Amino acid sequence: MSLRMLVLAGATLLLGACVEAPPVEPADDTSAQAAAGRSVMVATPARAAPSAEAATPAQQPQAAPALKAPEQQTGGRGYRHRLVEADPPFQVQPVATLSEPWAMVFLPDGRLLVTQKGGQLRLVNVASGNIGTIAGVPAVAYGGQGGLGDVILHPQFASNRRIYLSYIERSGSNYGAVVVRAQLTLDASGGGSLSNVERVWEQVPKLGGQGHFSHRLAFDGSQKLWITSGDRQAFDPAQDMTGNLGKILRLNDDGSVPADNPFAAQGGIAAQVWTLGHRNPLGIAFDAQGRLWSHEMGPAGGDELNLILRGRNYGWPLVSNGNHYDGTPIPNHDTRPDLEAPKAWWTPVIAPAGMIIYSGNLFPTFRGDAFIGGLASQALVRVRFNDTSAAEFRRYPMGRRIREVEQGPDGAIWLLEDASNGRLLKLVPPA
Ligand SMILES: [Ca+2]
Ligand SMILES: [Ca+2]
Repeated sequence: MSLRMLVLAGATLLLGACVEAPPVEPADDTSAQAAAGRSVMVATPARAAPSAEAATPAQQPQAAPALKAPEQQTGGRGYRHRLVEADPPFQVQPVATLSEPWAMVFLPDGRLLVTQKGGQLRLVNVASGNIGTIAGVPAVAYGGQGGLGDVILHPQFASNRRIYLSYIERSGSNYGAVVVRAQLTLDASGGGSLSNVERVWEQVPKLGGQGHFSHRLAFDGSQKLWITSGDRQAFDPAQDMTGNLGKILRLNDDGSVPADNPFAAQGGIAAQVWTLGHRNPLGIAFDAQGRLWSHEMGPAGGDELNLILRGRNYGWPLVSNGNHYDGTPIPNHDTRPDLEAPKAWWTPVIAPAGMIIYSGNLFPTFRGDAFIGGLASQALVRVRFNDTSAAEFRRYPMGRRIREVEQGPDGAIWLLEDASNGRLLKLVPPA
């Protein structure tokens, strides 16, 4: 993207507060401007809302939805300005290289469990860079977007040694995510093994194709297990309560359904559901107030960061701030106030993957901000909250697809690159 285009795009956004934005060329590669070594303020005015967001439902035409222009900008009602920083407030230390790493979690001893999409669970000694193997991982269906997925620890891991894994299994020509728990035993040579592997959840129904599994995991402070389940690129299942695709689920740690779930009275699969109407949620995290946030990939435009509220419908595929890939328009979120709108959204997309809400001491100014990995955007995206409002605050170009973000025990930020030789990166304050 040229400097001239950047200026044009910035000017367009400023004008967008009062007039319909004229077409400009798509700004689809934000990383390029940083690669060129420039710091560019993309937009500044705190009250300047993009026109699509400012319109009330009453002002919005109720006829066929308009095709949203590709240059429509990132939205949100929190801090408005977005700065691409060529000189980030951290230095990057490569620690190890793994094969298609997908997710990671720190053990209490400071070592790191890392999943590899091909089906291997690795144990990384972050001090030495030594990489060991954890045996006993179930066979996974590797291919497309599928394979071994997330790994998290049980809140009482120190006493019960339980970890949770998500991965894809195949049944005939169909696929679906499953979640298992297992006990981890470490050996003296830098590796270990799993035992007592128990299935706690699976996607229903299994479908053909190998996309939009999501299968990100988190525990809350009440020992409830949270699972993101994508729409499997099938759209309508996200609104169908007879299945758990396109939903965020809340379960007890053994996979049973809590009696106080919002749809528990419906029984069956619906009882698992906390929220519906999701597309491909690949990041989930609790903030310091205990609020749950999840991002999800939009179609052509319309990546979202959502505040996850009990029993709500997040709109997919009825509404989106993006369009279908074939150009078919999708009504904007603001045409359906009954459906929960994203707190922040991105067009062009960032392709979000992995997320933390920072709570460490190593970067005091980061506290309370979300850090989201960017695949297509090849960046670390920093979101600042203002109570329950949110908006992109800074974008740090990384030059590679970022799959996973984790906070280390000392407050360093750790990233996994999405690549056949993906690096484990440690971010620390500049020397
Ligand atoms: Ca993680
Ligand atoms: Ca949505």
